[in-house]
Amino acid sequence: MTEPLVGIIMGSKSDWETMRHAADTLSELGVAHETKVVSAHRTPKRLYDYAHSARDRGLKVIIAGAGGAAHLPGMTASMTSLPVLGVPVESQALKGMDSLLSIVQMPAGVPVGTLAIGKAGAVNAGLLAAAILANSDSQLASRLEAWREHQTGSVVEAPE
Ligand code: RP5
Repeated sequence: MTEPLVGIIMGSKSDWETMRHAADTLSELGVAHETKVVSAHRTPKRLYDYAHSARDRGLKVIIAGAGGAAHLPGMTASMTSLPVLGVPVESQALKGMDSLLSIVQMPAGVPVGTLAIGKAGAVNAGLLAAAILANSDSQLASRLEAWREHQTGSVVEAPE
């Protein structure tokens, strides 16, 4: 069994509809990953243990998705020096603007690479995690190039 290189965490099971797109993208690219529900507010000890053990367990990148008062990516980044990519999940009340601003406005010194709200952000988090790993994995770099070429080839010339 291949050990996961990317950890996908989310604040609630309800975030899975969004975060599954990060997992699907990594699967398409053949990147081993794991998925877990880790809430900054409801399961702080789980978050502490996850972030502190991540590097030793062999993870190279963490993708963290959360909505509303979305502290998960920032708190994760505070406890590990692994690259943390944040995905703002679209909230009902504020359509994800709350999630976006909570994740993107990190103080200097604790970076979170923040993606777009919702599905686009989750897909791009998967692609960005793969691109980071591809710097030291030429086979993955080729698969990523092929993925991009396939995308380019699938764009129609005219709308109808
Ligand atoms: C956040 O609260 C989660 O990331 C989720 O986006 C939001 C709502 O969670 P649930 O009430 O659906 O569990 O912590």
